[in-house]
Amino acid sequence: GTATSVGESVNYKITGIDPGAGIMETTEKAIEEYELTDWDLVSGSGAAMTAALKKAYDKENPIIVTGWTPHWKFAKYDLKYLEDPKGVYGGEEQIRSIGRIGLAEDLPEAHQILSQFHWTEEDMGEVMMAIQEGEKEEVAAQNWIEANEEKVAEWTAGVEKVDGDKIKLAYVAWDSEIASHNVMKIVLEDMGYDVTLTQVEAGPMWTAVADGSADATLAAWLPITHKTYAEKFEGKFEELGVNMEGVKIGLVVPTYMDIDSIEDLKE
Ligand code: PBE
Repeated sequence: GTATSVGESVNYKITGIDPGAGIMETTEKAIEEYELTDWDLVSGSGAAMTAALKKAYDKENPIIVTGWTPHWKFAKYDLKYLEDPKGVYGGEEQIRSIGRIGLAEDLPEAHQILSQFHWTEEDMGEVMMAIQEGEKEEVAAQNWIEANEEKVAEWTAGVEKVDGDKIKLAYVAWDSEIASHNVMKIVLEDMGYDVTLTQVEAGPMWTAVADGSADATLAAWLPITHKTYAEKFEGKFEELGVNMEGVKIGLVVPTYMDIDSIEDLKE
């Protein structure tokens, strides 16, 4: 190879996010399967990861991050996924909505709305970009809803308004989930609900739905990303359906880096 290996150029560091994220566990597995023995996955947060990416990108320095789509970083920077010939990160992932056991009986209208919720990467991207450009989360969500009344009407089709029933949604501070939960909060409020959004880590989010302390989350990434959580809590939650198709997780680098595959990290 070249004078400096990729590993040396980034101190054998992969810039990760919050420790409970599915992509962290998957990346530890990738490090094992690709035998990247000298490498470390450094944990942090979604915000710290994008800050590190920006800092490196502005100087054209090498960096390897745990990445996922949809995410505004792909609109803002020229990035690529590293090929994953061993398929550790799976193929096409889905974002699914899950609810606590008993939700259908206790909050049937919300159960129906959450089950009918489905949008696209572009839809979510509009909300994410607006927030990234400095718009308040709830304002970005409200603006998107006003511009997409027909879509929202599909989610609430056949549902009667309620009178101040309380509902609690749990989510993690990933940019994708900040967007979806802020949109759903307003949709449910417009249907008469008193909505609480609780921001937690991934483990507590799954636990909250499983033990009933949260009513639902829109943030179940499956079949791979949250596999361990879904297996751990099997039978203790209800799948409410896929809210987005064709999403993805993996290792992401700026396109100016001269590598294409996770295999290239071994050199
Ligand atoms: N993510 C975004 C999450 C799911 C949504 C890919 C960072 C995770 O890894 O658990």
